[in-house]
Amino acid sequence: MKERNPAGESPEKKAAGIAAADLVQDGMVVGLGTGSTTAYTIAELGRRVDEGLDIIAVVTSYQSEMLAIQAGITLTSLAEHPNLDIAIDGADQIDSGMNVIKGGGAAHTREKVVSRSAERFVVVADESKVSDQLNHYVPLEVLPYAKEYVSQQIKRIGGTPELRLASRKDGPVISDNGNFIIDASLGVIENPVVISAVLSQIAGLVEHGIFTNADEVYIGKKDGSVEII
Ligand code: ABF
Repeated sequence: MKERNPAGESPEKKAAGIAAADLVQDGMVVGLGTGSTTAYTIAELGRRVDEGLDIIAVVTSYQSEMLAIQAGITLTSLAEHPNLDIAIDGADQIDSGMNVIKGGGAAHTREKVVSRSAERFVVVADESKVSDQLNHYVPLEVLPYAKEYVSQQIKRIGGTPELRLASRKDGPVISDNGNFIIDASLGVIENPVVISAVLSQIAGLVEHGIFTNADEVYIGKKDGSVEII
C-alpha cells in the first residue's frame, strides 16, 4: 500500500472505514472526509483505484487532500462537481437518531458543505463515538473578528465557549479557511435540529459542528464487525 494511517492501527475504525468504501462504484464523484477513520476509507479507495476503480474525489481538508494524493485518487473541486454521489466522513459523537457532532479536526465547515452536496452521506466511526444523546462540545468555526461576540452569544444560550488553542503556549488553532475554532459546551443537546438552527443565527459564526443529515452510519466494533444504522 502507498498510504499510511497517521493515527496508527485501530481495528474498529478500519472495519468501518473499509466497509463504507465498498459503497463507492465506478464513475462516482466522492466526497472524502477528514480524520483517522476516513483515512482508512481513503486508503481502501486508493487500493481499489490501483485495481482499476474509476472515481474522482473532492476533499474536505488539507489532511484528506494529502492522503488522497498519496493514495493515487484523482481529485476534482466542488466548483467543477457541485453534486457528489456520496460523501464519507468521520464523527466525534453520534446519537440514536443519527445526529452527529463533528469538527474535532477543525474541518467541519468544508465537511458540512461536502456532506450537503452529496446524494448520500455516510458517517464512519468506532463504537466509542455512539451515545444515547449528544453531549460532546460543539466545535464552532468563527471569524476571528467575531470571536468575542460569538462567545457572548454562546453564554447567553447557557453554553460555555472555549477558544481552541494549538497548544498552551501557541495561539489559536486556525482552520483551513483562516478562521478560529470555539468549542462550545452546551450540556445535553435534547433537540439537535433546534440547537442547530439557533447556532446558525449567530452572526460571525461561519459553521457549527452539528450534522443532522447522515443517511447511514457505519459503526466499527472491536471484533471487526460493522453495524450499519
Ligand atoms: C473529522 O474527523 C471530524 O469532523 C471529526 O472530528 C473527526 C473524526 O474522528 P476520527 O479521527 O476518530 O475519525 O471527520
